[in-house]
Amino acid sequence: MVGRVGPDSLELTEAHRFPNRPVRTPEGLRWDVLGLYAGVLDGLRAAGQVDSVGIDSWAVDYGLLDADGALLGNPVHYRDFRTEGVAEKVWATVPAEELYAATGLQYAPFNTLYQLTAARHSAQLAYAERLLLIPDLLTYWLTGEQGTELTNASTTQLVDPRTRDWSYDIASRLGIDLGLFAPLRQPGDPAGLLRAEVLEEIGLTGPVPVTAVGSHDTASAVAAVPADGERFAYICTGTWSLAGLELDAPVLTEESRAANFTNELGLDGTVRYLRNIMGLWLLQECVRAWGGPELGPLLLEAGQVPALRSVVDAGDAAFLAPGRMPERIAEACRASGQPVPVSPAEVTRCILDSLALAHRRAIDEAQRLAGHPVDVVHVVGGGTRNALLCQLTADACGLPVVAGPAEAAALGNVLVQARTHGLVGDLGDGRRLLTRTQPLTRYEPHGDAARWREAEARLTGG
Ligand code: LRH
Repeated sequence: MVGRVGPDSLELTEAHRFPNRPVRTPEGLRWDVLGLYAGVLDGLRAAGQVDSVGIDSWAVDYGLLDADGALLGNPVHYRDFRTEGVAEKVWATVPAEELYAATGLQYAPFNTLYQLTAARHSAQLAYAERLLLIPDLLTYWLTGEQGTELTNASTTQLVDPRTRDWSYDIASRLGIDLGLFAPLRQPGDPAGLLRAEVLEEIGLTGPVPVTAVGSHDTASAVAAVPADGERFAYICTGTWSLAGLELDAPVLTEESRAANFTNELGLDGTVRYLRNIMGLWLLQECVRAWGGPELGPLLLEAGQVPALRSVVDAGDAAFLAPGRMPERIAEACRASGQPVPVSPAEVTRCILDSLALAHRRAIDEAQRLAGHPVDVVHVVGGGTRNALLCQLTADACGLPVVAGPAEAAALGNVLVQARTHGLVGDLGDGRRLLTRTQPLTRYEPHGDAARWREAEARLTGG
């Protein structure tokens, strides 16, 4: 994505798009990270001469380098099964309560801490001298310089959200060598210059600086929420739905842990207090199982299916792994004594109702647990293109939804670079620029709140 930033303009254009296909090898699910790097180079070539580059990606995953700086194997996908049953082993050393009080991270089997514990006796880890999170790895290949960007580091579960530094005590008790990580970088810090070989390969003239942005895609997306003031909730919708609040301090209470809220680190001292919800992954996996029908007609049909007939818990990690998604959704409906959705339109409706319900639960509970009331829900990311999901979310939350921008992560990435280069001011200035320049759609809440309460009770037994 190429961003162009002026005093009163912010434009984004797509230079190149390439798929990110996980690969199933005999050892498990892996990322084709060299393919991704090749895609990045193609993208830079297509972008033409630029003044600055920044990289963000999904969180938690990493590549290991040996003493020569060479990549040791393909990075493991966070949906791989290797973390099954690992959490219990970790909690035997550091109880879950203590882990939450120290790191503020919600339990997710794929947090880097559990992945490293799962890999403890692997040959790769034994040979590893360096661990780079995915955006830091791509940045390293572009610049030759290593660092660990803070917003993404906070998803490892090895960072203390109060000090915004490593959690040395937790790492040492779990036998995790923090020396594997390169020094921390703040979003906005310089991350080197494109290497001469890279410039030659993509046909650009140097120097081209690379900036550490909020390299966790969700950090960048939240930076691009076009909010005014503090009384807003956000939902970053895409493969995941990340629903919650922006706070200036973490919430580390036992009640918050029990509700599975996370405290990830954002720009400028902010905390992303949110819950991971399975998101449109549920639908993407069904669409894959159905042989790739077109989304437009499917959503229109789903809009005609009676609302809230069956709902599943879209926060349930049982839906994490790929495969058999329509069957798994049907099984969850059957097990909770609800009508079983059969046609693709019925299953789609069940998914969208369930997502809206999960959005409602996350936003209600986040407000209560953080003591931070909101008046509006900002929906950003790919899901903003799904009008039915946006409307259902407004209805479920009983709050207006402002949808857009769809490419929030790319815009947040660009804004941090623009700030480093002196083109925009703080987070608030960036957000005002977004509000003035990006198309946004407003959805007012309709319908009967009691129906959502009843559907919620079906899941909570309340
Ligand atoms: C979204 C995301 C999310 C993480 C998950 C692994 O892309 O970064 O914030 O929890 O991927």
